Amino acid sequence: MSAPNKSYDPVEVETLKPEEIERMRDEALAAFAAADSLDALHEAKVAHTGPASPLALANREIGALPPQAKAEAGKRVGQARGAVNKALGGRQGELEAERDARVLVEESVDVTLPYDRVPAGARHPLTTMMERVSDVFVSMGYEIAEGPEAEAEWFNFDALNFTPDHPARQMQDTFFVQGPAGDDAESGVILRTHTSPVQVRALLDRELPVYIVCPGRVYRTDELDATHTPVFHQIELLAVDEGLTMADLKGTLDHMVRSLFGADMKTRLRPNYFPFTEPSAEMDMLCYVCKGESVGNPDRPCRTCSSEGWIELGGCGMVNPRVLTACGVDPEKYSGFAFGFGIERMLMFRHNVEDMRDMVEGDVRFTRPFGMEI
Ligand code: FA5
Repeated sequence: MSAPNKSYDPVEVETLKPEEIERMRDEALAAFAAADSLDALHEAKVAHTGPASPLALANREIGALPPQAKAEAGKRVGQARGAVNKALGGRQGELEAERDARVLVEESVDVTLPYDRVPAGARHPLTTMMERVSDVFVSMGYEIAEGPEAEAEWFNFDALNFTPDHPARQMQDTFFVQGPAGDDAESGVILRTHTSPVQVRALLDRELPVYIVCPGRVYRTDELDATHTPVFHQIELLAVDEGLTMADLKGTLDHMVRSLFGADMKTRLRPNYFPFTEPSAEMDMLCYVCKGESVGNPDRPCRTCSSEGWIELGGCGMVNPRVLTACGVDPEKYSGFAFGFGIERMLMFRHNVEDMRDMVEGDVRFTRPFGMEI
């Protein structure tokens, strides 16, 4: 600001000349009119009404005028600033109204649109099948037991009476994960080839008597084809108590197939061999479609059991006393039975699935007909 000066002539002060003030006002009005957004308007506001704007600087010059000139210059500058502020307010209002109208369109929500177009996911039929079977045993008082899928060879083979050179060890083609670590270590790590190692874990971990059911994923180096997959599911059952006999095993199997397939179902046992059960058996259930009536009856062929009348379910037997001993259980006092079967095969014959590959491909056209159990 210039110093007060008695001989000061406002007409000679460049910034206070009327045409200068008009030019400053018109420039501000033009800048506001040209601002096409609130941000641009804010910049124009700072430039034309802020403390460093031409009109603000001109206003400061008024203080340097002699008193008789102050009123006239003050009026001129004041009117210009008034017009600028009015134009600014008007343009601000216009741009805010435009923004509000745009937001209302861009952010509108159509509450009449259908809300459920994305189909809800559902559990896989294998999972529901596994839970359905497990529930049969849970309702009989069995507990669900689990074990690791990457399992110590000792649990999968040795403790189950598969000796190192036992042919059965090769029978189950195995994915080896890690060899025995160090010279002292007895056990490498494999992907479990069956759910039977959970029998050993349960006997080592739990108080007797033991009644467990173990659903789970298992692995074998089988090729994926219509009846095999390298990753499949089994359900294992183990009961160890005083006085259990083969009759308890048979009664339990019959109860399971009656619960799952109907009151007139039954099972039969055929001699077989597993290192961890003695005696061992293959378990079959009556064909739930033809109930055995297709056998020797060419007029009534059955695709489900190939007219054999029976469907193979899995393996079973009385727990081998050697397994009980390996788990610290006295075989003189306790006995037990066990069985295990494949869930994929059960799903195949229960629902007439012809190709196991359909179960692993994740195509909803396969899973949808099973319903949407969540
Ligand atoms: C066993 O795995 C024994 N642990 C079963 C057992 C348990 C016997 C307790 C005695 C006492 P096995 O190798 O037979 O047995 O397999 C059982 C079932 O797994 C078969 O009946 C079949 O349904 C299923 N299975 C075997 N390999 C495959 C495969 N590659 N794909 C799909 N299912 C399979």
